Amino acid sequence: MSILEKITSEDAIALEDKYGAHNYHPLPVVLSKGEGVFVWDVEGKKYYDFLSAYSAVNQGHCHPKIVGAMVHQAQTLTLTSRAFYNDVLGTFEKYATETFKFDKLLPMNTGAEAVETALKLCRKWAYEKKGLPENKAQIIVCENNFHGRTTTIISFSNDPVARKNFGPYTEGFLKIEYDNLKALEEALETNSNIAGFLVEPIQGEAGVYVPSEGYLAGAKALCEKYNVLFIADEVQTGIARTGRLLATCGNCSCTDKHCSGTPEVKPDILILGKALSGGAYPVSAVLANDEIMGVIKPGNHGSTFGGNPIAAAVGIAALDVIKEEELAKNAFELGELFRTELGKFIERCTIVNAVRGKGLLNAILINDTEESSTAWDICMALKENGLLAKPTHCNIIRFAPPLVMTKDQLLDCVSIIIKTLQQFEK
Ligand code: IF1
Repeated sequence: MSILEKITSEDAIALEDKYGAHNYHPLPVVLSKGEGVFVWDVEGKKYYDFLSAYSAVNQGHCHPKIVGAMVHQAQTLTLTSRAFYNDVLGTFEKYATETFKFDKLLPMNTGAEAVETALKLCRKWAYEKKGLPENKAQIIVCENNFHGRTTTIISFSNDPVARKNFGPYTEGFLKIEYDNLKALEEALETNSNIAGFLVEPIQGEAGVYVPSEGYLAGAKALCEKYNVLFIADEVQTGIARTGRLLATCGNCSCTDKHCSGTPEVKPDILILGKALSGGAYPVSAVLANDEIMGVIKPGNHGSTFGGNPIAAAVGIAALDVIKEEELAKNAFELGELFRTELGKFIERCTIVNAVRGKGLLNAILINDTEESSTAWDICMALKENGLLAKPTHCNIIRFAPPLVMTKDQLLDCVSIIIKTLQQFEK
């Protein structure tokens, strides 16, 4: 039998259980095909995808333009390393820096690599431009953050499951409460060696926690006041997911009426990943202006695959799709509709306490204890009803479909979600 001959869900799960590390606890569904907002399991059952690979598939599964760019480049030149130039990277860098309004881009592959890159860039800037004493730089981070899984990044996590028994931990981080400008100002006032402030514009893994209006602008202003770099981790919130090109807004060139015109919150360092490739290939990047990125010299940083021709070609196509199909505007409008429709149900139900989010990054808070399995059970029932979603923390279910969804599809999904939740009404 060919190793890739069609197998049943049961066999696929058994193979992963026997031969794969158990570093995830997936929903028991084995996917074999994706197209737009839909995925199919090996038995041929069709589902709405309401996770989008944690907001990597914003442009929809297997978008023809992105796949076409990947296939063409893969048949031409896949990898050169950065020991030589290639004919695609510069064009991608120009396109992305013009799109997000920064002077320079440093290409990497995963989100965590881009976060690590941003931390190194911030520290180097602090020593060489701000004049902090060597090895004394501190970077402020927020409680309940999620920035990836490397040893340094989990060193400043407060999730015991992500952190325990991975020590010794990297030093140089101060944790403060999220969405608390007073806590940020206090940390800046009482510590003289602060280099930067790393923040998610919306805390995704913490349960799609949307900060108060004005928090990001206030944090940026405090960073300017204390000459500290404002570092926005938009790996999950970026690339149109929250109804704008970036959740920090301000940077995009969109003039659509859907933007509420919140004041510019331009990060000093912007971190992108996930949907920068539309989920077709690992592509991430760090963007900054010359006075910051200029501290990076040959040999300071890099990676074998960072900026490879396929990544660059896919990145160009992925950004094209976001613009050509006006996915920020669609996410904004469908997100409003989603929260409005679910809100009407929540007013008369007992099983859900609230719905929250921006654009098509949303979550519902299940009315049960954090230890209960209700959120998981609801996701299992959603699966039976043809929609895939997964709990974030305990009793919170994240809903993040591809941004190419139509209004009719969204309303169909809302009715599936409500019908399923009604099965759990007390
Ligand atoms: C897992 C969470 C989401 C991210 C932000 C950096 C990264 C991520 C804001 C790192 C990655 C992924 C990682 C994946 C599950 C998923 C996740 F549940 F872990 F927290 F989306 F919320 N910054 N998030 O969200 O990017 O290295 O993964 O490319 O590790 O289980 P990456």
